[in-house]
Amino acid sequence: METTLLIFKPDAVKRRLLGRIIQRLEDRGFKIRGLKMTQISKELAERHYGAHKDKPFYPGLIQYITSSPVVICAVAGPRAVEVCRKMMGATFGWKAESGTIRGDFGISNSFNLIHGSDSTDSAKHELGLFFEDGELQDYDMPDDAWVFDPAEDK
Ligand code: 3AN
Repeated sequence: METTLLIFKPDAVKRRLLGRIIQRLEDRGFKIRGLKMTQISKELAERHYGAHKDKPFYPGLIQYITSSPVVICAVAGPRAVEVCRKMMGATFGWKAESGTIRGDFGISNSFNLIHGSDSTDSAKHELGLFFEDGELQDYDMPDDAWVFDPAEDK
C-alpha cells in the first residue's frame, strides 16, 4: 500500500471539478486519508516547485498555484503513486489521453488541474510538506478485501 500526495489546483476549484475528480479516485478503489482546502503561500510553493526554479514557466507556475485556494489530498491504495499519475494523464491537457483527468477536463499547458507525486520518495517528501503529523487518517474500508487481493503481492 502506498499513500501519494495530490493537489487539486486553482482551476479545479474555480471550475467546480473537485467532486468529479475525487469521484474518479474513489471509483478506482482509492481511500482518502487527508483532504483540506488551503491557499498555498509563496514560500511553500517555492519549496514544492524548487526543481523548476530555472525554467521559464516558473514565475507563472508560482503565481498560478498561489492565486486561489487549492485542495490537498492524500490518497492511499495499491501502487497509488503510479496509478494516480496514470489517472492524471500527461502534463499538458491537450496532450493528455482521453480518459485521464487532464485529458477529459483540460486543454492548457499551465492550467493542468492536478498535481501528483511522481515517485514514492517524492510522495513521502510532499506529504510532509503539506500535512502536519497526525493529520493523515488510518482506517479500514468495508470493501478493502475486494479492492485488492493481498495474495497478488506474494
Ligand atoms: P507534472 O505535473 O505532470 O509532473 P512537471 O513536474 O514536469 O509536470 O511540471 C510541474 C508543473 O509545472 C506542471 N504541473 C505544470 O503546471 C508546470 N509546467 C511544466 N511545464 C510547463 C510549461 N512548458 N508551461 C507551463 N507550465 C508548465
